[in-house]
Amino acid sequence: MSQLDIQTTDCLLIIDVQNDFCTDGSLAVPDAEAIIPHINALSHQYTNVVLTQDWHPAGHSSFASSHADRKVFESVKMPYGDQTLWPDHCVQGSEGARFHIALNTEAAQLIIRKGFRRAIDSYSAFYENDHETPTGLAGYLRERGVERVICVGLALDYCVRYSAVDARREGFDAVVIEQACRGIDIEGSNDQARAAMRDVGVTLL
Ligand code: VGL
Ligand code: ZN
Repeated sequence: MSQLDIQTTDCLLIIDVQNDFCTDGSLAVPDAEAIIPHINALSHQYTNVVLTQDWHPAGHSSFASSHADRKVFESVKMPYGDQTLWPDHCVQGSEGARFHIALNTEAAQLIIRKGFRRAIDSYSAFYENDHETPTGLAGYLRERGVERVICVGLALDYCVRYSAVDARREGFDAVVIEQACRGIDIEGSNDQARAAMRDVGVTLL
C-alpha cells in the first residue's frame, strides 16, 4: 500500500523537522531535507495537523556535554532507564530549535514542545522517556475525535518510533509514511525501530 485513504478523523503528526536535525545542524539526520516537500504536500490534505518541536533547556541531561567523561551516542543510566547522550541540540530559542525554513507550518493547529524538563528527555510526542509523564497530546486528539495518527518527520528511529508506538498504546491507529521520515541509524536502530513499530501494530507505508 503506497497511498492512504485519508479520513477527517486522521491527524498528521509532523515530528521534529527542526534545523538541528537537518544538514549543518548539530544532530543532522542524513538526507533529512528530502522529506520536507512530501510533508508539505501532505499537510494540505489533512483536517488535523500537529507539529512537535524538540525543546531543551541549555544543559539538558540528554546532552553528552552535561556529563563528565561521557561521549556523544554513549548510553547512561537515568532514574527512568537508559538514555542515549546526544550533541547539544534544539536548545530553547536557538536557531537550531526552529522549524526548517522550507517546512510549511501554516496548516498546523497545535505545536507540542517536548524535552523541556532538564532531568528527563522526551522522544515521544505522547510521553516523556519515563513512559509515564504525558504531554497532553492523547487527550487533545481524543477530544478532537481523532482515530488515527499519521506520523512523519525526524528521526524515524527515535521520536517517530516512540510517538507511533505510544499512539498505539493510547488506542489510536498509527501509520508511519517512511518516505516522509529519515533515521539517525545508530547500530541498526532504523531496523529495530521498524520491528518495534510493527510489533505493536503500526502500519509502515
Ligand atoms: C530526537 C534524539 C534526541 C528526535 C530528539 O527527534 O528523534 N532524537 N532528541
Ligand atoms: Zn532531543
